[in-house]
Amino acid sequence: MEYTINKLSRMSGVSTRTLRYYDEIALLKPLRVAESGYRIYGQEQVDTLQQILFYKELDFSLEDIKALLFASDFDRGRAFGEHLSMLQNKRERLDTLILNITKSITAMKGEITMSNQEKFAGFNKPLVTHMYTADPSVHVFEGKLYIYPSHDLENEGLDDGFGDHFKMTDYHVFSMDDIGAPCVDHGQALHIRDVPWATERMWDSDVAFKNGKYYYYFPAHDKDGIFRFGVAVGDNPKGPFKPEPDYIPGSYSIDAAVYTEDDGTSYMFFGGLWGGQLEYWRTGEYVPYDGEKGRNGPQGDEPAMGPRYAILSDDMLTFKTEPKEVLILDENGKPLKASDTGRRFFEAAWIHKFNGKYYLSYSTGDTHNICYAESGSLLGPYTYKGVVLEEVVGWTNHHSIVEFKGKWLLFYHDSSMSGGATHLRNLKYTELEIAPDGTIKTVKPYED
Ligand code: FUB
Repeated sequence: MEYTINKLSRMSGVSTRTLRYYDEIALLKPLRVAESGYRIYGQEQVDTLQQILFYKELDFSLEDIKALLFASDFDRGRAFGEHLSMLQNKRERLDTLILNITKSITAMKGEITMSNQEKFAGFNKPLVTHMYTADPSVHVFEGKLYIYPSHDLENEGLDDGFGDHFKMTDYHVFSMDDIGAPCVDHGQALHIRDVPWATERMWDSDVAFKNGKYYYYFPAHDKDGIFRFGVAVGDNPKGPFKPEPDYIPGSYSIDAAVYTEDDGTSYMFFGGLWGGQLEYWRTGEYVPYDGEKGRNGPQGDEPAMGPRYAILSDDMLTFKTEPKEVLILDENGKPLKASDTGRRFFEAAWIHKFNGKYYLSYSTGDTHNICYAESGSLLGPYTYKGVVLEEVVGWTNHHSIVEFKGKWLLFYHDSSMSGGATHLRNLKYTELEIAPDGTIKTVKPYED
């Protein structure tokens, strides 16, 4: 079936002027141009136009649509799946806003009372809505906020506690010029096909700056299904990043967080239980385990496993030291126990410094909080202090804390956009209240 530009315009509701513009910017080229000079479109162009309209409906810019449609891994079926869940989410948000307005009108007439929380229902919008994003690592580079998240994808993997449903294959970089400014997608910065050693699961990454270069640290399964960290190098914070051919020797587990001291030394903190495989390295050697998740880790009164750290080499491409454990102590100076699942480390380590002290924050995984601990020394031991962020929609909780323009910000994710699917998450952020002594006011994500 072929259509002239006029016919396609009538069928799709897109003006001929717009179709000509799409041709000019090479977003939608016609199949051919007839002798009469009319543009003629075939089935492929019709299907592409439908995709363009879905993306436009979801507020994607033409530039972003073009980048997506022409990406070598573009998959029409997957794109339809993503459109569907994003549209369903949009509908749910509109329903919530309509309900909010209806209630506000009734409340204005004095017929009902409305709480302040209810007045904001539907406004707690994700930071990025055109794709699923999670595990934000955020830094201030070149005077802007740069966000390095995981890119969640629809897939058939099992939600089995081993992370088989987190089959991510690439990273996008985002930035915000200011608090409240739009979150700009700078496109794909790194793809797994360019990483010779990696096979799947590009999970939580982080980026560090040194000597004029940006270093992107990311975990992925190697060919034996073992989590390792790779590093990719870029000339600017947006990427693209060129991966090193092999993983960092001696690296293991997940969730990179790089902290650079005032003397220029960079430390990578990492580790995660269950699917993150940290228990497999309990002895210092890789000892895989087929049984129930977490069973080869410490149990009961045994000290819980802490995150690991390694000092990065001066060229930032390898570990200068072997990974060591960071201790987290309770209020009596005793290591947190494995059974203390409400407070012990699970994954998502992050470091920030406030008024001369260091703060290690992390997820408690199966009890779903982001907690924090304090120390006078970067490498610990840290003493448990409290909860930064309570449970969010979805199983995982993951965050970063950054100071920007005199404010402290908490970036995190939840699964609200996908209606609660653990592996389809979206970024959010909020201001963090920190008292002069470093105490963090707990964020209750769905309340005032
Ligand atoms: O994104 C995959 C995993 O989910 C991360 O590595 C964990 O921290 C959890 O957020």
